[in-house]
Amino acid sequence: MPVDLDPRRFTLLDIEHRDDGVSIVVLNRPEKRNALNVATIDELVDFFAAAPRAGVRAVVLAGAGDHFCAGLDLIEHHDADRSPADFMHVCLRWHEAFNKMEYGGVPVIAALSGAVVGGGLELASSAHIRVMDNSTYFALPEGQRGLFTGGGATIRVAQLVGKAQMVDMMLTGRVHQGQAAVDLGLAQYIETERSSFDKALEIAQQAAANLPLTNFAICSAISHMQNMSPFDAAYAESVVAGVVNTQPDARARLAAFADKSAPRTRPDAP
Ligand code: 1HE
Repeated sequence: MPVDLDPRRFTLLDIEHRDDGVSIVVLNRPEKRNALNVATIDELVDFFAAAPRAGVRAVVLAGAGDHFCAGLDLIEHHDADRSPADFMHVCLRWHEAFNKMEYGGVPVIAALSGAVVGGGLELASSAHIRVMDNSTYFALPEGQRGLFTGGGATIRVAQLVGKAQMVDMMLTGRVHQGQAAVDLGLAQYIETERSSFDKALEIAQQAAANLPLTNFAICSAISHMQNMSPFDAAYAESVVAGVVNTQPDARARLAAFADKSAPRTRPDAP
């Protein structure tokens, strides 16, 4: 692993690079319910800026302790007594971190437990796949705290649940959990027998087995294309497919399909 992702460089993120190419990234301030202070956002920017160039094949993002993330560090924010410009720059840094996650091309699987609230939900919604378990709950308590979202919820949470549901979450502080949260679009998987971490790791390992260039397209191009007109997205899709679908590394997989040694795409396939 290149030196710039040496886990020892990080103090607020606990990082493990596994031999299978999956990196485990854990928000490591459980005593503060993993609230996002400026220094943690800096480390997220550092990690996700370097990950695509460092050979990381997939990431599991989790929180230490009982809660994934309690959102903005409200104590730091209170003590800093920021100006509007100061806080705008805080938010721009959050966007830098979260955009690097969403558009970086490396699959990020969020293992969600306990509170996924406020900025914690903004962080989770920047991942490509969200896995919850029986402990997980989602909320946007900014409305009750006299605040507003600043880390991309108006874009990503609204895309996941729709505008009306997001407005409801913010006006009323409504909490979503269980299967209803999956049905709403907040998570793609719910684990009832084991932890969200176990399932997230399994998904990350599956994703890591794909070709990196293919994953790059899945975890970057799809997001970019949502920002384009359908006309331009179709053009961009053709260009991306031109590059990805002719990559030399794909030839062995195509040959395996042709000689019938590759698994078929069926509901009962392993
Ligand atoms: C914190 C934070 C935080 C906990 N900032 N320090 N987010 C919120 O409104 C969620 C605020 N947090 C909570 O509602 C609760 O802490 C939890 C439900 C997440 C967990 O409850 P609990 O009973 O396990 O813990 P606790 O006793 O409330 O907190 C334990 C410690 O964590 C305590 O610190 P201590 O030094 O007194 O022990 C808390 O102060 C600390 N802590 N949450 C700072 N958020 C870019 S804009 C984004 C807008 C937002 O994200 S608004 C934030 C929404």
